[in-house]
Amino acid sequence: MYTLYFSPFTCSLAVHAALEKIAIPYELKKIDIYKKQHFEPDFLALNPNAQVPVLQYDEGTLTQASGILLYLSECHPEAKLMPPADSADRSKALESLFYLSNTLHPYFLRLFYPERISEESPKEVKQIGIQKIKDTLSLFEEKIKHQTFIAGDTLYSPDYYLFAMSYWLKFHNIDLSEFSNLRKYFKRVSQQPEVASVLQKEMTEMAA
Ligand SMILES: N[C@@H](CCC(=O)N[C@@H](CS)C(=O)NCC(=O)O)C(=O)O
Repeated sequence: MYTLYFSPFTCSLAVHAALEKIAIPYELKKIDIYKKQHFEPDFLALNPNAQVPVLQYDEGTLTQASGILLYLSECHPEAKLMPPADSADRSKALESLFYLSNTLHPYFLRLFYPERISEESPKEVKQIGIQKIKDTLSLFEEKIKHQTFIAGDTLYSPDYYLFAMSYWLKFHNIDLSEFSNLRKYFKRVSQQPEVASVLQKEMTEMAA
């Protein structure tokens, strides 16, 4: 049995969508990062980095969104969370997954926590972050012009990850009007049954 420690509409949404796609029972434990619950001792014992997502499984505990997504794809090949190892799309999906986790996600962390980069000039840190995010979105805008999803014409885990981050754009008033392909793409992802179901659950959890 999996237990996902999540905070609504954060990067844990990507793992939540993957669990929903696997379609086996799982438990959700809400850690509200806006209420600083990720700094409480019980959660720190699970993840000393004080961040969601955390996945608990029979043999242990796993952190890092991209690592969890890969782990789940290996344990549940039937869910097709990643392209098969011998396919051309596999390398593209891996490239995107790592790019999202080591490049785009940290740009967003500049917007949420600029003081972690510089206590003296948080405004400048945010401004640079916004520009970097726009530059990165331009790359995805171009990529998605010729294909339905990030790694080709099938949806895989990196799509869940990029989709989760799309919610943060509104939060920081980053306008998608110049990215028409991405707008359509985010709509497409939101309409996948597992994503629609997770959005509903996270909305309910957020209001609780
Ligand atoms: N490297 C981690 C980053 C996780 C992360 O940044 N989680 C955010 C939510 S999207 C969080 O828990 N933020 C609270 C904080 O950093 O204080 C991963 O890839 O899972």
